[in-house]
Amino acid sequence: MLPSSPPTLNLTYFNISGRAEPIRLALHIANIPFTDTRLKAGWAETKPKTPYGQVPTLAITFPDTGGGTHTAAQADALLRYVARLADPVHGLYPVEDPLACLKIDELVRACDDVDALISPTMDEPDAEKKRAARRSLIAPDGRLTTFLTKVDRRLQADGYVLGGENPTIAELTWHGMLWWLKSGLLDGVPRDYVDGFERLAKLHERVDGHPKVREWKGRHQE
Ligand SMILES: N[C@@H](CCC(=O)N[C@@H](CS)C(=O)NCC(=O)O)C(=O)O
Repeated sequence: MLPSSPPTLNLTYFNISGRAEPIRLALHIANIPFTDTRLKAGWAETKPKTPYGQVPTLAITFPDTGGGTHTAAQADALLRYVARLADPVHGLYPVEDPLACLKIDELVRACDDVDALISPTMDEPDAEKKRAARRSLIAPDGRLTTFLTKVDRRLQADGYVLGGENPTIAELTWHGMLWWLKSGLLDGVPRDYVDGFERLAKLHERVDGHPKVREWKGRHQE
């Protein structure tokens, strides 16, 4: 039986945007109250208590069921869950339209592929090798450039960018990734790299200019 009262939510992540930011933004856009727990210390203690030794996690408590809490993980799954909790009027995820959801899910997964290209460079301890690996990714024929060119083309296809008043979860996910690529935090990736991808650059600009996103970012400068 489905619980009748909405669950209380506690999202835990580090005090950065990272994988939690699309989830935080989705909750904020949909006016869903949540506790935004940002770990500043004590990760070693918390890690073994999480399902995969990773964050983000979402602790979900249904008041109706006597206060039992389920802690879920995996950023994309959490994002989809909060989008399903949201009133459809917010346009985050068109649950009534399987094909529209498929297109959105496809784009979310494509963003994970970008993450998989960049992640190995995060683990490289040598600063010069790290920069060289990233320069190779972003070269005109580099794997990241090639992939982003395909994503940019895909955004032209019907239903991939809905262009509604609010961003979809795919647009929120890509906004997070593009923010990272543009941030200058990735040594070796120039801040203007994303400008070479017309539709992705527009997507970032559009989501970044959304009043609720601006409001949230104004409160949580990184
Ligand atoms: N597939 C997971 C990956 C989560 C992940 O890699 N989280 C990182 C932070 S972005 C983490 O918890 N790192 C700390 C650690 O592994 O000890 C997801 O999408 O949520």
